[in-house]
Amino acid sequence: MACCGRSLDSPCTLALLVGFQFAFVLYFSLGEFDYSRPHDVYTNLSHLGVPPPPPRNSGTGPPVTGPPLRDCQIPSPLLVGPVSVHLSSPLSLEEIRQRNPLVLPGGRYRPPDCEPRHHTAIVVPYRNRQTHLRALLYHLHPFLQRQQIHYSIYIVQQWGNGTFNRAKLLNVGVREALRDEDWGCIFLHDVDLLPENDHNTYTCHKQFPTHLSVAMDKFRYRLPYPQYFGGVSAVTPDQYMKMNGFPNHYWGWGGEDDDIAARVRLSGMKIVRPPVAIGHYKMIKHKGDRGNEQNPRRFDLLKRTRLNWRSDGLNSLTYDLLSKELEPLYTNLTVNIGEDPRLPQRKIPTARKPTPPGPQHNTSDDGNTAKLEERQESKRALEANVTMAKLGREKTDPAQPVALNQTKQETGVVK
Ligand code: UD2
Ligand code: MN
Repeated sequence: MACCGRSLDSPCTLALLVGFQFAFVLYFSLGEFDYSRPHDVYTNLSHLGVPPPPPRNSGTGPPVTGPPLRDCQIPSPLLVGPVSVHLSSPLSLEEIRQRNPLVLPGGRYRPPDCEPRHHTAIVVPYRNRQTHLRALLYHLHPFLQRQQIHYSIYIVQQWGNGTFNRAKLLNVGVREALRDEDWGCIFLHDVDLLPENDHNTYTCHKQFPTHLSVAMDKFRYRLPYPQYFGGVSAVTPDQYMKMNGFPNHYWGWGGEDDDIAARVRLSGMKIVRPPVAIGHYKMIKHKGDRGNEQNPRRFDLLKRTRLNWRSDGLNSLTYDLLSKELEPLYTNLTVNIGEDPRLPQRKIPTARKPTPPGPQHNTSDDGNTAKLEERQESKRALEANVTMAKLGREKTDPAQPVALNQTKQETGVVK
């Protein structure tokens, strides 16, 4: 300071101004969070309120109900920012349940001492990832309880050994979750992604679909390409209907997330995102799964999204719900979604025989011995980017909203 004269354009004052500007840019590009000193993900859980005691009933007249709960504060006073992520050897389901005593069967939670402002269903497409599932449940339950939202976790498990179909499982999860409750927001969540900052609230934007996993360790905490929509995203039921849900025809790995991103745009919406400083996630490292090999048709399918999105999606969804179980930490939906029509037909299940996700089905994700090719993420990102850029040059079609009750041919749904 002492070196500066009074004149605003003196070299010293200019140097100071540039210095301030640099500090300002640095502050906001690094963000206000210190990820080098994360909190334990169970921090503040003991502060979760207990409900006020019910008022005494005098004995005559109608039962007395207590005063209405106050609205939960926004943001939740329990948030701590960066939280540590444990990627290896998660606790058993029973141990996780004991650490989350306020979570109800089906993986449901509602703040006991305030009226939640948000109602969110978390839908996880799933098969044979038991270790990842336990890591997710261990991490997500305390994370969400601190946000003071009303939520439930749905695991949508593909029955059988046929080719995996992530987007169709998501469609099933959304439909089944909405049968349970009038959720205001639906999260589409990979089983192997763990959020690192609890300011990344699991709520929806009123107008537009949200992409939450904007900064993942596997992409060096950057968005791999502008239209990227994979990992963790969220829609309101209205947004979901407007885009006719998700495609049903992507069997195997890849492309479906880019199709969903294209639907957002084709239905006249855009993608919104939290700041990079908040949208941090860690992905549990894994190899490709048997039955989820790269889908060789993905680029051909992506070229036709513009033509197909209105006829393939929520309004053409067919499946057979084999079982629905309220497990202590999640709702388990086991579903027969059919087979990739390009493959020879396998035996279709005749009885409703659940195959709950449990140690008997899996085992070790890391022990997956299938010698599948390692992922080439940058190549995939580049390829998808090219496809998205092509799609971006096409004319946008305003969407006609699709009504939920247009869904047809649903068979054997247990409810
Ligand atoms: C990327 C995207 C993912 C999706 C996928 C392409 C990220 C972080 N995620 O994931 O959103 O677009 O590419 O399809 O970039 N799953 C099972 N069992 C299986 C196979 C898959 O449970 O046998 C589920 C599970 O929830 C998993 C998700 O499907 O997290 C995506 O599959 P992945 O993790 O094998 O693919 P990945 O990491 O390349
Ligand atoms: Mn993954």
